[in-house]
Amino acid sequence: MFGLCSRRSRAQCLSSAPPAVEVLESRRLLTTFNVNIFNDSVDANPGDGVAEDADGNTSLRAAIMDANALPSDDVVVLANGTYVIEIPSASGADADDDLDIFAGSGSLTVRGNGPIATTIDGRSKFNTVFDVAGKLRLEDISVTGAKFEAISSTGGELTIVRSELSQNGSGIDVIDAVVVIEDSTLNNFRPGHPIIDVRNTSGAHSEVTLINSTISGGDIGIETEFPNVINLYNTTITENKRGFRNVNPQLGNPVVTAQNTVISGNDLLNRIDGEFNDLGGNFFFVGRSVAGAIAR
Ligand SMILES: [Ca+2]
Ligand SMILES: [Ca+2]
Ligand SMILES: [Ca+2]
Repeated sequence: MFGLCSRRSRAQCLSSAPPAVEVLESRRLLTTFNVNIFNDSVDANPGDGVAEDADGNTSLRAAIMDANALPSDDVVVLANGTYVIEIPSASGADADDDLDIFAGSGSLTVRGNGPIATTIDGRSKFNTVFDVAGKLRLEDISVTGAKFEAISSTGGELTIVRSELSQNGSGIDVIDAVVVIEDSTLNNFRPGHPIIDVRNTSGAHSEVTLINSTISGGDIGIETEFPNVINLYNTTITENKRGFRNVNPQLGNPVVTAQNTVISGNDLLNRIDGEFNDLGGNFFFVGRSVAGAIAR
């Protein structure tokens, strides 16, 4: 309230300002957890605002567990090094296996020092590294070592900035979710899966936006099924078996918008059915085009 009062007369301030308790109730406090060990461990008391395991250390998982239990928007800060995920599956929740990001607990930002300096490694033990039902933002980080997709986002909001997904089974499963990938690289995947697999189950659509990013080294760069929204800006999809695939047109077609984007240098022709908004500067190599999509 000090800021409001400092810009008004004291009389105005006293008459117009809401009671302080209302402001405090509506404010989302931000909690920051600084991770100080590379090993995997569980939080001793989720929701107490202290992300410490039984030994008093703050692991990545302990920080996420406490963030999940707090309604606030939270930030987890990682240093240089490799943070491993290796507690075997038991309960299926955030205390073991992959790192679950719960819905309804505010947003979570996990921040490293760049994808070369900071890595989260699933060590090929689990299907995924992150399982996102809530809101997750990854910044300046590398995610590796998932048997299947590095990140599964079901009904969540996922943002990836200045980061890299590499050496996973695949990249991201998007189901009824909103995903934004900016200044990032997704590469080096195992055969058999799309790097970004966009679907929906409920009649709602998923939306995926890539900005200044690269997808390469996989079976399929982006595969979409049902009427999803795909936005591509200054993005390159290359050196995959297939760059873009609309897998099941009878179930609906996507709306694709692209600008300054290259889908080329993939082994097989790409398939872009449905509505295509060409904002210019694109180079696509497509096998079939409808509704104004270009074929070159
Ligand atoms: Ca705790
Ligand atoms: Ca939270
Ligand atoms: Ca888990």
